[in-house]
Amino acid sequence: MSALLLALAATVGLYVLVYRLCVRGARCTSQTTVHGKTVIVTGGNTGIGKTTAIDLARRGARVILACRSKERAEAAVREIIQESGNNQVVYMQLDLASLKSVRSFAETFLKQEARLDLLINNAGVYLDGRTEDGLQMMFAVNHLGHFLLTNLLLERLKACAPSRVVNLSSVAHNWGKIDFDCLNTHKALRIGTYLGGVFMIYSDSKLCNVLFTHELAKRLQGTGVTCYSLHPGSIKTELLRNSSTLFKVLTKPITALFVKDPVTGAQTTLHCALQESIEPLSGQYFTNCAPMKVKPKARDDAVAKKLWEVSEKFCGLA
Ligand SMILES: NC(=O)c1ccc[n+]([C@@H]2O[C@H](COP(=O)([O-])OP(=O)(O)OC[C@H]3O[C@@H](n4cnc5c(N)ncnc54)[C@H](OP(=O)(O)O)[C@@H]3O)[C@@H](O)[C@H]2O)c1
Ligand SMILES: *[C@@H]1O[C@H](CO)[C@@H](O)[C@H](O)[C@H]1NC(C)=O
Ligand SMILES: *[C@H]1O[C@H](CO)[C@@H](O)[C@H](O)[C@H]1NC(C)=O
Repeated sequence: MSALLLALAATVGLYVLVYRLCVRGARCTSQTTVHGKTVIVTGGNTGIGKTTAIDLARRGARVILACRSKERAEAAVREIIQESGNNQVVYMQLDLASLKSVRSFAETFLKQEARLDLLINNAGVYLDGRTEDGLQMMFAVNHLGHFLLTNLLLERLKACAPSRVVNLSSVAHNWGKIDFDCLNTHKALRIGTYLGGVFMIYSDSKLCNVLFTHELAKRLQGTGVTCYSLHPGSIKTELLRNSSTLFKVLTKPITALFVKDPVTGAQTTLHCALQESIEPLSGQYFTNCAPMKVKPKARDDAVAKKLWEVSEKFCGLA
């Protein structure tokens, strides 16, 4: 009996320890305010994007919610204004699954807004399928749409320097790979339906985010614009809404024990957006509000450059 109690106590103790060390998550401690500054948060209507937008609005920013659904975004705008007491929150239509929509968003934004100080590339999907442009959905939304968006807004970011680009990646990038042959032939990161396939494509798209930030940092040297990629933690959001039932059942026990809330999920984004004097770390990957070294494949100069060029071609920028 006492051995059983001991084992139970040890288990609980271990859980508390692991939770404290790895799960609870660091907090953004920056006191920076952003009055007079303009911020874009893509996918700011729910999950991590919404809690990020609320925090930035509280700090005084003019917040542009770049979202695909008018109803969902307008409901979020009302909520963010109420939570933050700042009425400088506006919705602008952006569907990252459409290159045409990205171009028209950028055009409207550049015409209507005077500044851009922070671009938070937050939107993401976990869903297989194709876009209207014939591209694989996760490649298009998680990577290419943001690639085009960032490029179309770069001049404005430079004009408002010091400014920052923050890219939401994921720990999943560790399992990703970039298959250029597959991209060229199929406009997809990998094809075929097999168990775990969707997760692998998601991972590939998140590896693209890390590589892009790496390449962009180089291209932006000396401009006063810096960029960061990050893993927000394992956060309870709507991200897995379109995953398979099997995947949901398998991940349930893990999420029940270890998953954090969206406010915690916004902390590393806020750190990258606001923390003073992290400019020398431009191009790096952050987690738990601190930089973290990535595997060689996620800082491979040649692959990052090639992905940049392939992406330019897909967007018609080259
Ligand atoms: N949650 C986690 O544990 C976790 C872990 C690692 C990385 N991340 C990353 O964190 C970021 C935020 O995800 P989340 O967990 O907060 O997920 P979420 O709750 O599903 O929010 C995703 C947001 O992206 C938007 N979005 C999706 N497709 C879009 C499109 N085509 N055009 C414009 N917006 C689009 C969604 O809009 P709708 O509401 O209209 O669908 C929503 O606002 C993602 O990049 C994700 O990969 C999350
Ligand atoms: C994804 O899930 C949402 C919410 O459950 C649903 O409304 C939407 O139709 C799904 N999309 C696809 C393409 O399955
Ligand atoms: C993030 O990285 C660069 C800019 O830092 C951008 O071109 C790329 O498309 C972005 N990707 C996402 C999805 O965040």
